[in-house]
Amino acid sequence: MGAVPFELIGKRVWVAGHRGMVGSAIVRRLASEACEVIIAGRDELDLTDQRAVLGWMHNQRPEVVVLAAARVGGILANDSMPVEFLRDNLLIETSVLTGAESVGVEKLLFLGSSCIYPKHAAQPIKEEALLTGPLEPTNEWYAIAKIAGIKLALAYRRQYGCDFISAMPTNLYGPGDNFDLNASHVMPALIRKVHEAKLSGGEVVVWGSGTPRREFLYVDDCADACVHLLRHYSDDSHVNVGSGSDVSIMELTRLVMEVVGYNGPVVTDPSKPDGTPRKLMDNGKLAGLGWTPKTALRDGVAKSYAAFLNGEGRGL
Ligand code: GFB
Repeated sequence: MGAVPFELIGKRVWVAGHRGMVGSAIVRRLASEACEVIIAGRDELDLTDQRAVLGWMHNQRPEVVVLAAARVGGILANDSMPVEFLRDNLLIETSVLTGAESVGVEKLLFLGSSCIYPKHAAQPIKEEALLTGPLEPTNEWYAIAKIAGIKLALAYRRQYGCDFISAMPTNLYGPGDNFDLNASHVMPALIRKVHEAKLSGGEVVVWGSGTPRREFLYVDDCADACVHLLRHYSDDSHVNVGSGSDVSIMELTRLVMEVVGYNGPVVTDPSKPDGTPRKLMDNGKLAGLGWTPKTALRDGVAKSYAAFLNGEGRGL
């Protein structure tokens, strides 16, 4: 274990991926930490370009790094763009972690995803379930890249003594989400679909069977957990970041319909994949570190719908 709590006051903190839903929430959260947040625009720095990342980091000299940049997407995007999801994420991780070691970053937080766990992992999923069984095929490209990222962070810890830690958030949602139906996750997709069905009086189409269960965490809660981990955690194991409960996709659909105020017909589209049947994480490790989520699912959906109506988000 390194020195805890780690002090963020006065530190130069690079949030890589600051324009994404998670990165922007982390920037919002860091505003109350008296640190100096540094960012790099996409036109300024290509994170898949290792030389460019090294050069930029040597100039900027971040002391803390949060790696929230990744090629992300929902079940369909994952399944149809395996090269981007595997290659780009491997390149980003390699560039940023290598650069962080090279410039002597004091602390780095790597963000993964709950899809790193085996498809049929025992529920709720503990951190130790990693690499104990086959992955869900619809997201194995992304999962393998994220598992490699966890291992690279751990390798830097072991071999060079770097204080690199990893967090595995569950399915996240909130302001700034991607509403492009071909690339989005289920929450923004349902918000958009239910809203549009309300306007047209049409039916709401739910992909797959509606029976898979998912755990959802509001993105500002995730950002708060990330800051908590930066300050209070320094150890080998990655840490699950979840809400502690899950719902079926059909239950989620009904909840979104209540929030949006639409009670029309709902149909399923069995031609679309279900993915993992269930992925509820065990959050005991994070709770033991003194952090618990604050936003109830209904409140988070209401805030996300308000942000959607306000035009916040991509793919609109
Ligand atoms: O959120 P989602 O795309 O990703 O889908 P995963 C979750 C569930 O919602 C699946 C169903 O069972 C989908 O079939 N679903 C129903 C929908 N309607 C829709 C819809 O309109 N759009 C979408 N997208 N889904 C992702 C991984 O898996 O989880 C990523 O692909 C990442 O790698 C992310 O890890 C957290 O939860 O199945």
